[in-house]
Amino acid sequence: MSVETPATHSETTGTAAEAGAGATARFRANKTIGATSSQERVARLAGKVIKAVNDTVLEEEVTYDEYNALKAWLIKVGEDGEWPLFLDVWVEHSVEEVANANRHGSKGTIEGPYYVPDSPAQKTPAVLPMRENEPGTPLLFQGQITNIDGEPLKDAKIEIWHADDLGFYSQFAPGLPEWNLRGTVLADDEGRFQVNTVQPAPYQIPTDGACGQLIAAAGWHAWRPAHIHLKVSAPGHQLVTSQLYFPGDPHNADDIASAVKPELMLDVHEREDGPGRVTTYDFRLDPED
Ligand code: MBD
Ligand code: FE
Repeated sequence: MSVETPATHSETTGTAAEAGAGATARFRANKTIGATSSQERVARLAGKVIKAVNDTVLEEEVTYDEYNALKAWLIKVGEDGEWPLFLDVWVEHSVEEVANANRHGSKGTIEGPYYVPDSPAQKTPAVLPMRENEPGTPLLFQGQITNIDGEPLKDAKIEIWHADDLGFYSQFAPGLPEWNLRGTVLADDEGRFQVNTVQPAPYQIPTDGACGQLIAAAGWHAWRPAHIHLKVSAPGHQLVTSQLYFPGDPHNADDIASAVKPELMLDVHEREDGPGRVTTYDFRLDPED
């Protein structure tokens, strides 16, 4: 598969370090490992990871040149602020699989590095904050939030964030309004919601940072299929973090972040009553434990 950079738009891309700095700052505030896990648990997990690395060195007969290249690369991941990106692309899908193994309601998937809490709230029917003449195909995203028995939930809400038509996220790429294509939509008393937005473009991992270097050195591709990120919640129910995807995207089958699931594929139609497209997706929320 050929990998093309949208070259005409590279001037708005910014650098990996710019995108990474924001993501890193947001995650620094999280709890330290020693505060969430017992000493025994920390020793077990750290021991397993260290053993896996040592086993790889011994099995593959890793050289000093390779070891030193790894050291330099790890330092660069931090300098570029790409630890959130690296972890969310190559590890988070397994954490999500473990965390959501017992859900009966709608499937979740990874959050990724670009969520920002407290986006501006609006009642349904909503229009996501966007620029005048925001590029891209208009998309009406609608559905209903129910419990796992299909009964409507009151006071449900849905946080949405996604890339623009060039694949850029506000607050992580320069030149975009702060809350562009980010919002919180309050559903009606039956859990129904309607959100007007534009269809996002596929997302390419920044090519100029440490993650891009690894991808190029390994001969991998750098793409995630186009997706809409969501957090859906209602009182008394478990919040689900998910993403929805568009049929026909060339990277639905080989997402670099391994976050696509068949249940998360949208059914998108041309609108008969206006410009653009419409898609309906319903969410079933598990009760709180
Ligand atoms: C994204 O937009 C994303 O959703 C993930 C998981 C990783 C990198 C960029
Ligand atoms: Fe994303």
